Amino acid sequence: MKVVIISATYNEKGNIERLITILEEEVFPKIKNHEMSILVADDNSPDGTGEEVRKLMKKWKNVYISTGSKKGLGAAYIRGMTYAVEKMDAEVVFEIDADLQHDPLKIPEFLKKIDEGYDMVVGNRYSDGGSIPHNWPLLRKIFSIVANLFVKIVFTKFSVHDWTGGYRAIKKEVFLKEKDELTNYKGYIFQISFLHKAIRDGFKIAEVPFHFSDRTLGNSKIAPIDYILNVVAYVIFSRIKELILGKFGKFLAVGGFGFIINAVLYEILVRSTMLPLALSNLIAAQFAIFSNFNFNNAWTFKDQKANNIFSYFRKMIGFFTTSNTGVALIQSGTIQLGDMLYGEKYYRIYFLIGTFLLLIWNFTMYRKVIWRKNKK
Ligand SMILES: Nc1nc2c(ncn2[C@@H]2O[C@H](COP(=O)(O)OP(=O)(O)OP(=O)(O)O)[C@@H](O)[C@H]2O)c(=O)[nH]1
Ligand SMILES: [Mg+2]
Repeated sequence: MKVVIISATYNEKGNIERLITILEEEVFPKIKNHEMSILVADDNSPDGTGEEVRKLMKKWKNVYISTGSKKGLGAAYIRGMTYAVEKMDAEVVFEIDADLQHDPLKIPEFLKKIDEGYDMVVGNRYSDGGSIPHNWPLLRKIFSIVANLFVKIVFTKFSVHDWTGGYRAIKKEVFLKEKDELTNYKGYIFQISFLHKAIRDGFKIAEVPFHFSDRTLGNSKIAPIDYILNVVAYVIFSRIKELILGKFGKFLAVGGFGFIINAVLYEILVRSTMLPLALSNLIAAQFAIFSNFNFNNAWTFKDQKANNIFSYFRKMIGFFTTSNTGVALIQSGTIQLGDMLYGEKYYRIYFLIGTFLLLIWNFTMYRKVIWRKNKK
């Protein structure tokens, strides 16, 4: 395959020379089954990185440069990847930092994963032998680990360990699919958003553990406060969007409709029969549960919906059981607990808290039990 190793650079004159030399002399000779080239995506660095690359292009014919104005790391990579795919016929592109924090000798391991059929391979500093610099100040270590953990928790995606790193191999198809959406993420947030969208679209991701060494030459380009704000905003915003547009949003819409059925029937039963209040609500709730089941089955969880009469009834019985368990134990339980602790006065607050907990219970049960995905 045609593989292009792309390094985005801004003022990396000394580093880029070292990186290109290692790639040409130590890494590429070991790779027999791929055609290797280098592309430097430089943003007209004032220190003369571009001129340095042009000098090296005379020595090695597989070295290229793409220059542009400085719009951030992500913008430079998008420009570079576009160039690699359109002008160099790249089938696989790499991202690698110019400052040698990403050990270039690991490239064959990334390629092995690509050969095994993975679409995107990410360098992993956080598990399976990967590591961050031992000499980093404690605060920087904590920041690095916490930032990653934060992303994993909010996205509830624990299978990928390193979300923020920039040592990756990416198949052309992944880049072309995500390119248009990625243009909104020009800075370092590019790394998280790229991986996030690739996972969302079902691309196969592999990891290669590596030791992230400390920068020895030149200056860091990352602005930590800016970066933290971008990460928090991106991760939280896109997660909320995902939930609202995804299953959780549908689940809420279905539940909202069920709530109306419940409330209206409750009102009718209370006004027109002599039944006790609790029993009226219990009866009304069964109709709501029936509606919820059918809409969730046909819409929210349609990928896992019941496909024959037996599984329909089995799922419905499960649904009624978990829904009524939730109503009886969690929702009513919260109300009961509140009543015992703080008295009847705040009965609406207990109801709201109980209902909120019930929502989480129901959604989790529906997703993990009733309409759980069958493991392939
Ligand atoms: N073209 C381009 N490259 C950039 C830009 N910002 C950062 N880079 C490059 O992206 C790579 C990673 O940047 P670094 O400053 O090393 O970020 P870091 O590794 O998180 O920080 P350190 O550990 O301090 O090195 C380097 O090769 C930089 O030159 C940019 O705006 N444009
Ligand atoms: Mg660096």
